[in-house]
Parts: sequence; C-alpha cells; structure tokens
Amino acid sequence: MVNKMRKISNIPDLKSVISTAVQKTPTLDMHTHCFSPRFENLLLFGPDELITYHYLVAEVLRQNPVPYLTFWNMSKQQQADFIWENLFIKHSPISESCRGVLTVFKKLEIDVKPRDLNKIRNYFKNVKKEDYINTVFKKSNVSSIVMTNDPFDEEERRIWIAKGKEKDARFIPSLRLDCILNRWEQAYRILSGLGYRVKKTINDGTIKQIKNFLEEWIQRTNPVYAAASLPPAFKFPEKSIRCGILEECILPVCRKNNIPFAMMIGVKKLVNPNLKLAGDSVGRSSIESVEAICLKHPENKFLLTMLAREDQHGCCVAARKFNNLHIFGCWWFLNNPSIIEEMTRTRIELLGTSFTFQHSDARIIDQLLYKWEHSKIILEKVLSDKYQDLMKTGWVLTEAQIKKDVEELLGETFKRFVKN
Ligand code: FIX
Ligand code: ZN
Repeated sequence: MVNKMRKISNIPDLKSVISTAVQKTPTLDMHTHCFSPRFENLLLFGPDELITYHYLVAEVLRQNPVPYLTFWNMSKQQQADFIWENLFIKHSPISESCRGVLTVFKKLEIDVKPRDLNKIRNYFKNVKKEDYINTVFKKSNVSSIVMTNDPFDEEERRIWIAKGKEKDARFIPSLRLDCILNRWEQAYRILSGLGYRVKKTINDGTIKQIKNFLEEWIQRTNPVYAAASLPPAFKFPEKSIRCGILEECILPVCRKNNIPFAMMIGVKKLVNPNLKLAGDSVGRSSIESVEAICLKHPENKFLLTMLAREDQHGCCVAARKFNNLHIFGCWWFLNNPSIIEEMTRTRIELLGTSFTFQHSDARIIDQLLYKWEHSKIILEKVLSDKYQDLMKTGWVLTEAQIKKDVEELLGETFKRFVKN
C-alpha cells in the first residue's frame, strides 16, 4: 500500500520507490501484433516462433548468408534450429533480439545453461495456450495490449465476421488502414469484392462508400484507435489519393467516433524483398507534415511514433506545439537500450509525463516478457536521474507522486488522451 504523503528522503530510498513503481504498475501495451486465442493460428507463441521472429531472420542471414530460398524452404523448426545454431551457439546471443529470447526463457524459469533448444522446446510440449497467455500477462505485468487488426486481411476479416466483437478485455482492437492509404489499387479491388461501390478515382460516391466501410468496421470491432504505417515520403497537405482518403474519409470518421488516428511514419517497405517481413528499412520523415495535419484538423486526435532516430527530437517539439498530438513508444529499430534511454530522456525533458513511454510491437505473445523487462530497466534509470535532478532544487518528492508519474508513462496518459 503506497503511503500517500511519505516523502523521499535519500537516493537509495528514491531508487527503491522508482523500481517498485515501475515493476508493480500494470502496463497498457498500446501497439502489438498479438492476437487473442479466438484468432486461432494468428496467435503466435512458443520457442520456434520466438526464434524465427523477423528481427532474428535479418541477423542470422548476416552471420550465415545462405541463399534466401534455402532459408525460406526450411520448416519453421529447421529455421529455428538454423538461427539457434548461428546466433546463439556459433556466436554470442548479444544482440537485443537474441537477448530477448533468452530473457523470455529466464522469466519462464527455463534453464538455458545447457544451450539445448530441444530441452527448451520440451517445456512448451504440454502448455495449454490459454494458461500460457495468463502466465505471460502475469509475469510481464501487462494489463492489456492493443492488437493490430487489419480488415483487409482475409483471414482476420473472416474471424471478425464469424465471431463478432472481442470479448477478452486484455486484447484491445485497433483498425489498421495501411492497405487503403498505401495500396489503394489493392484496397479498391478488395472493397469492390466486398460489395462497396467504389471507383478507382476518389469521387464523392467512393468517398461515401469508404466512410461506410470504416463505420462498419468501427461498429464491428470497437477499435481504440485507427492506425497506419506511412512511408518517409508521407507529406501533408498533398494532392494524392492517400491524402484525399485521409482527409475526406478517415479523419471525419475518426472525429465522429472520437477515436485517434495513429501515424506510424518512416518505414521504407521491403528494401530487400528477399527478407519478407524482415526486409523493411527506415527513412527520415516530415515533421512539418505532422504539424500541418495537427493544425488543420484540431478536432482530430493524433497518435504518433516515428521510426528514424533523427526525427525523435522534432517529434517532441511538435508535441509541445499541439495538444491533439500524443507521441508514443520506441519503435522497431529504436527499441534498443541505447536509443530507448536517449529518447526517454529527451521526451521527459521536453514533455514531462505527457507521452507514452513504450509499446512492445510484440508479434509473439511471449515477447511481452522481454520487451517490457528490458524497457523498464531503462525507464528506472532515466527516472532516477531526473528525480535526483529535481531533488537538488529542494523539491520534496512523495512516493504517491512517483507512482502516479509512472502510471502516466505506462498507459494512463494514453487512456486519458483517447477518452477526452
Ligand atoms: O507497421 C508496423 O506496425 C511495424 O511495427 C511492423 O510492420 C514491423 O514488422 C514490426 O513488427 C516492428 O517491430
Ligand atoms: Zn508494429
């Protein structure tokens, strides 16, 4: 029980209060690619999925550059064996992605000392999916995760239509709109196939049909936000199909339903298509476009995460200018201790606690165990420094205030932003 008025008297006490707050605060993970069990095979878990995560695919094909097809023609288990041999046995698993796999096994109290992947696999042999999910949520202290729900994905669409709304409150839906914003030709064909009377050119009729589609999926899935990954070249305003659909369809429907639009900017898709999911890269993006869209659409709420390290300072300054802009997470190639620390320091220095510290981007549910453990260690370190700076001014810190600050950074600010 937190003593509301207990004052922090010294640095060891401060560090202990911070650590307790960070470790004990249930976390809302506002962006993942995980699915609830009702999504059948879309829910990924277990050692072979963990080890063949696309981050490790990119790394293993550097350490042992077999022809791409040789790797892709292997079974999932053979790929995992290949990755284990090359990234864990032949070389130290020192990268963040490799260390993450081992942190998962540590949190599950699996002994990795034998370095025997088959022994590790045995732990999972009799694991029941639902029980395992409960274990992962409990051990990672994650209260809920936002899924990435794509209505343009045939299998996902089938499940939503067959099973209706998500009933497990730990899995929060979102509405992912990359296809309609970045691949209109493909989206147009899918929408036509679903019976929407859309034309390739964005005319009034097509705008109305797209809005109907969005409304239908908002009613069906009850998403906490709409989202899209956008390329470095994303510009706003711009005379383009993308900006036409964004301004005429998505933003009005988001406004009407009071849901934010999450912009995830800076992905250069498939710079190496041979790597499939691992083939995406990063590019500098336009902070000016973010500022322009926030200014032009003050009634809309925008979530933002950018992929280039060089864009992070600009993100923070833009967030200072617009209170309808909420920045979140250390995304993808930024989700490494060195950069998480740098970004979190800058964000606290410029935004206080008015941002969301992290999201996991987990694709395999087990990853919640490592992505949050690794990130929370960094958060503790940064908060300790920042609160010590505060104490030097004579400001008296209380245990309750530190707990509240941490709750803000781990989901409460996001919840408030979404609700208002
Ligand atoms: O667009 C996204 O949501 C990205 O996070 C993914 O496309 C990416 O593959 C990923 O999982 C990065 O962590
Ligand atoms: Zn993602």
